[in-house]
Amino acid sequence: MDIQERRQRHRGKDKHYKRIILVGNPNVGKSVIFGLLTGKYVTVSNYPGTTVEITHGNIALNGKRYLLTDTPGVNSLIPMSEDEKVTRDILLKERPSLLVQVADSKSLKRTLLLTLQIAETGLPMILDLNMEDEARDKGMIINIQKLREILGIEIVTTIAPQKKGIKELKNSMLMPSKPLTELRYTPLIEGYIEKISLLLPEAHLSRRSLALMILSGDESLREWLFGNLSPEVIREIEGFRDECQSKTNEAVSSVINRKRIEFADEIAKQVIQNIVPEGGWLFPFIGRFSMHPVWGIPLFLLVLFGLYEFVGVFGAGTLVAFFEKTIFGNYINPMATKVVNLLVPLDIFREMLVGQYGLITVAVTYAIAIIFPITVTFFIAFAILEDTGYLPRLAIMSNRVFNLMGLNGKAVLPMILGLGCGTMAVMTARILETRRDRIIITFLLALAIPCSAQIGVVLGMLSALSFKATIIWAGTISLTLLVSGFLASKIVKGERTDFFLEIPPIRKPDAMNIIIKTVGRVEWYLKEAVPLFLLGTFILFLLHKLDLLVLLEKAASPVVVNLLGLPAKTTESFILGFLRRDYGAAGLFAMAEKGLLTPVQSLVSLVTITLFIPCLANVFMIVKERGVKMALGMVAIVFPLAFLEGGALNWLLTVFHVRL
Ligand SMILES: Nc1nc2c(ncn2[C@@H]2O[C@H](COP(=O)(O)OP(=O)(O)OP(=O)(O)O)[C@@H](O)[C@H]2O)c(=O)[nH]1
Ligand SMILES: [Mg+2]
Repeated sequence: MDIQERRQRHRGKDKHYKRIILVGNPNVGKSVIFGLLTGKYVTVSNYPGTTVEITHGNIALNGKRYLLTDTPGVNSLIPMSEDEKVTRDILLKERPSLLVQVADSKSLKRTLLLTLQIAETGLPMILDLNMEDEARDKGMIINIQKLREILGIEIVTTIAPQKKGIKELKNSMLMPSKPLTELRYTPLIEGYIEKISLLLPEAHLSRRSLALMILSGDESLREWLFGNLSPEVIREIEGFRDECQSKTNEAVSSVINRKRIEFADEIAKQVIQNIVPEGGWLFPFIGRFSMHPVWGIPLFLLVLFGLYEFVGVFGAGTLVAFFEKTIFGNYINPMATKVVNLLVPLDIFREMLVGQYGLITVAVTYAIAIIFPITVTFFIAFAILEDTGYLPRLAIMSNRVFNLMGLNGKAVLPMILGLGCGTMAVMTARILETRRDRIIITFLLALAIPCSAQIGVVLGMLSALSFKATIIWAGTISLTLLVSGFLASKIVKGERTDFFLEIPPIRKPDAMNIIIKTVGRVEWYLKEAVPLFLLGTFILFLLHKLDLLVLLEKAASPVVVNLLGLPAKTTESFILGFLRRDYGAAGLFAMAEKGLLTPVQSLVSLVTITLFIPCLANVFMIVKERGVKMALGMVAIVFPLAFLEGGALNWLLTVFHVRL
């Protein structure tokens, strides 16, 4: 069965079941609830924008099977970014039998703002007020009975990580109803809602809600309109929209929003009861402390120091030494060599497996002994940071720096995530609101944000050099990031956007989530990276056997030897770097360990490989998200820039006789 056919069958199967869709504001616990209801794990983290794509899973209610969908968080049904559009479009294109709005009990107003919009669509819904524990900690409880009466829908409360209320949630999913409340806008707007509604086609969403989206100036709806209406009718509709706008001084979208906010405020006032806060002071204190313009900095340095100690010293130092020298050096490689020599007949095959460029002695050793311990430690540290809620605070802290570059702090989030995995981060750029921001961030990710495996290897090499070398490396990379970000923001056209990022509270990370995430990521990493490691080593082996490696090293020597001042053999690491930057870095690591690189050479090669084009998977992701032209353009800039900067650094270090 080919993929197409399988997809069709799968789709056919999906159609069979009624659909239930989880929607809600970002970072309210949708993915945790999805996991509890379907038994299928999707990534859960404590920052808005974790989910950028939809995931489906099966759920049984009263013996009947349904298809449950987890969606990216939205603040409104009018999408501001690509991930929000995914959610709105699924409501537009699918006919769900039920919408479950998952909400953060602490921010009832924000919740109701979305509830009102969902209510307008006329789809059957229920409301799940999640995070009840945190609302109590803050000193608030919600009068559910009263809220139920006002909205006319089933409402449940849950505390997802403790599995509290999940059974009730499942029960209430059998009782979907259409909300009672219908918010009336100004007579002018109501008049145009009516006029536009008459022209709209039959859809899953009510005409009223679609008319409101159009009046609010929702451009993302055009594609759908063009699929369903003739251009003349669309022109007529847009004519009404512009006419409505011309009759009022204020933006129509603001008038609509204000009405909704007032209404949500009024409901919230009626149902929120204040109690004595039950929460402690420690987490809120750390939360504020970590964003303080002055005190936030020592905390940030402390976090970096922790990362350096855990990943650089413990992971790349202690663990790598143990794996590489003891396990592989003393046992696996000698044993593999013996077995291969005994069993494999031809010399060339023996060399291919356990020789100088052997698949076992080089590829597997690099992957398992050097990169594996480093990625495991980094992924653990990163998952902890993700789940505490520190990352969005870092975004706030660095907002000022990024403003200098013409970017807003929201853009920091994909960049920080890029420290985990650049490929995933390119996808997270979807949370950014403009094409301009997405292009700039994708470029900066490709150029100056090293990913986890690479940082680990780099930290390992730097910790063997000196603190001064670490500072020079970090300084060069940060300067490159700043200058290229500044230039890119001048060159790439488009509007600047305002900074708006919902800050979650500091939470205690859940050990199980950290383990599941780390195992998942390491597994994914090994699956993706090891075949490329094998391929890269095999290419080197072939080049070596065909005597082409020496030729290549000669051809590259004006750059590698003259410009960068490195031994010709370093070319091999750069060849590996084409497949994966981290593998290239691992090659350098091995060379440095053998004493083949002086401190200056180590530093120059590290800066070059850090700025080097990202791994193959990342380039493919850039092609997928931004298109071939943009990807090629980025590679064409990044590649020479990496070598030029490496060359400049080599020159400076040599001319000024810098001792490392
Ligand atoms: N204290 C508390 N934390 C919760 C609760 N529900 C979820 N969380 C935490 O909230 C964070 C966000 O959870 P997710 O499931 O990733 O949220 P989401 O709505 O899928 O977020 P996006 O995909 O970014 O829109 C995680 O750190 C969860 O552990 C709850 O009821 N109480
Ligand atoms: Mg999610």
